Amino acid sequence: MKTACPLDCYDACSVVYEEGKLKGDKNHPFTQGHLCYKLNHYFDYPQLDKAYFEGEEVSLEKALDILEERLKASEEILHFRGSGNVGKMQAVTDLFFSQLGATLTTGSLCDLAGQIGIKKGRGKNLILPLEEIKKSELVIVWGRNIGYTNHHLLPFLEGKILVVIDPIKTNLAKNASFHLQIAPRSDLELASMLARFIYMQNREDEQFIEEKTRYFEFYEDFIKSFRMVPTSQKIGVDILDIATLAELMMEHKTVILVGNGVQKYSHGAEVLWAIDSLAAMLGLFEKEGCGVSFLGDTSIENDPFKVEAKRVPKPLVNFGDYDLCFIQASNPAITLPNSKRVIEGLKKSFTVVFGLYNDETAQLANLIIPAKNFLQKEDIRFSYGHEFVELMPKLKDNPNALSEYELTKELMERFGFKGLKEEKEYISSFTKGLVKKGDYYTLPIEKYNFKQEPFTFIEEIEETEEEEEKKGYFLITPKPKNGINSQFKRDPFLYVPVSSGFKNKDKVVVKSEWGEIEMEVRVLAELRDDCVLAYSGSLINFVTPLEVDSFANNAIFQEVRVTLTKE
Ligand SMILES: Nc1nc2c(c(=O)[nH]1)N[C@H]1C(S)=C(S)[C@@H](COP(=O)(O)OP(=O)(O)OC[C@H]3O[C@@H](n4cnc5c(=O)[nH]c(N)nc54)[C@H](O)[C@@H]3O)O[C@H]1N2
Ligand SMILES: Nc1nc2c(c(=O)[nH]1)N[C@H]1C(S)=C(S)[C@@H](COP(=O)(O)OP(=O)(O)OC[C@H]3O[C@@H](n4cnc5c(=O)[nH]c(N)nc54)[C@H](O)[C@@H]3O)O[C@H]1N2
Ligand code: SF4
Ligand SMILES: [Mo]
Repeated sequence: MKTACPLDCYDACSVVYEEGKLKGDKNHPFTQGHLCYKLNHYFDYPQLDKAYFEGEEVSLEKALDILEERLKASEEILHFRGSGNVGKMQAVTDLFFSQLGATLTTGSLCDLAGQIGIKKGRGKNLILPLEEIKKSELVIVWGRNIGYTNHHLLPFLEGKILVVIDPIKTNLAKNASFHLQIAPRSDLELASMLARFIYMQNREDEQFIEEKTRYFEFYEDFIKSFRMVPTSQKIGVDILDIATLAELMMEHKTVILVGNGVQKYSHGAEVLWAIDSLAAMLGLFEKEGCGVSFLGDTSIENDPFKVEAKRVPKPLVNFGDYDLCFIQASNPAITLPNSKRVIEGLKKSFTVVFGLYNDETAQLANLIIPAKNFLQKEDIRFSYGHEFVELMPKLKDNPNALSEYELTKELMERFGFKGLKEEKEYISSFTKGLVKKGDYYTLPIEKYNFKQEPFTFIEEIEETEEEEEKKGYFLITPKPKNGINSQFKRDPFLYVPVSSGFKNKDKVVVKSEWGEIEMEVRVLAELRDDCVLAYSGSLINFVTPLEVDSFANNAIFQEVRVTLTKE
């Protein structure tokens, strides 16, 4: 029986469920028969099988009675939905909460800054089809840790010239032809310097620029405004290395795989816009075996769960402002910035957690409602890394938990709300317009071509504070290998460079202007001297900023410097 992995991951693996075991689908063009630690160990992390009220076990029916009563007694209600499961049916609960007049969220903890930057240039953040990656000669992996977060793509990179742009010497970087170990937060400058080298040699794609773009004349001024020597000093790599990469790009069919790492900053949108502008200058959006891939937009037109509602920027939510917080598929006590404030807020409000695990947020909840896992409900998922779409049929029952659809149906009935359709109807609204390719669905061809006219070049950026004046280490906070944000295996350590003088197992207080937290040290030779690293899912969000980027209400986890003191 086939289904798909529900986790928030580029790979969106096709899964075979047989005799109680999860296996990778051998026939799927991308999954190619294997899964990862997370799904291979899925059942080692048992799901909640009871509801709890104030720490005491209660029946599901009783939990729903309490929820109904508390919702009716509350004035300010927050519906906070995360990405613990990225199946499309997750959003069905928005139908109930919007009718109830609850506050929903806007913005994201994830990739919206980059998405908006891409929209400014290309109009739409399209998925780059696997075929183009296969046909490329040069692959530039830019702030994406493919070995950890997207490893089913590795076979597609074999035989290519591989360039990695990352402040960390990742395993991928070690195996690459060329690694630019740049300073964090210098990607916009790097993209613009690369463009400048290409421009100096008159190697821009004049025809594409003439016919398919606008504002190139302003872009010329923009890239000229980056002075060579100080800019390469800021980027922190040799100017000749930048020239070498520009040379490679001029000579080869180039695909750029951009990840989340480049845009966890206040100017995250502009970083993606600058990378796209570099690509547009070379005409990469129209050439075979070329293009830029970011976390692609998986939204559909006519989304049945699109609702009007009051909304609050997700990274800035103050849980304490609400009488009742309904938290679904998220663990904000760990994954939201500024943990101290999150935890205080959760303690203050009546918190309901609708999830799979007894995680940190559930431990602060007044009411816990167990959710069905992906094998126990109907769903469908899209990928932000490739064009395949997978159906997720219900393969098992579980009387101890609820699906998102079941919870919505129950609540809508209790409140006398109208308008909920049959579950199957929703699933089919997501398959509408897809193409059947053998046993699998894919996005239609016109949905993933790159022509969006005219491409608009970046021409100016909002002023940001002078970085050099800031003191302390850059904080890198990427994704863990065997966990997915706060789910599955955690990596709790603070990784520091050898030059920091700290030793393994030292306990240090990590401090920023936003907060502090004690962490245990691991020394990592792969770090630049100006960086420390802590994975998503650790306690690092005690020090991350309660701020959003300039365009998208996106979290900016890395817009911060930290200092370390030994306990
Ligand atoms: N410092 C730092 N913080 C980060 C990041 C970072 O890079 N650095 N990354 C950010 C990013 S990109 C993201 S996407 C967020 C993710 O952060 P969250 O949205 O909080 O996601 P998770 O930690 O994966 O999931 C949390 C919970 O989802 C629940 N869950 C799983 N499956 C289901 C289901 O089917 N139904 C229901 N109802 N619940 C389910 C589980 O109980 C689980 O505990 O974290 C962000 N936080
Ligand atoms: N195993 C695993 N897979 C996952 C997840 C997980 O938690 N674990 N999470 C999923 C989710 S929610 C998402 S959003 C994706 C994201 O996955 P990725 O796109 O891979 O993003 P990150 O892991 O956050 O960061 C990627 C790389 O960016 C680098 N980086 C940090 N700062 C900078 C910078 O300023 N410039 C440059 N050039 N590079 C920088 C980091 O060192 C890191 O190697 O992964 C998904 N897949
Ligand atoms: S987490 Fe990613 S790599 Fe692992 S099984 Fe799911 S989709 Fe595949
Ligand atoms: Mo994410």
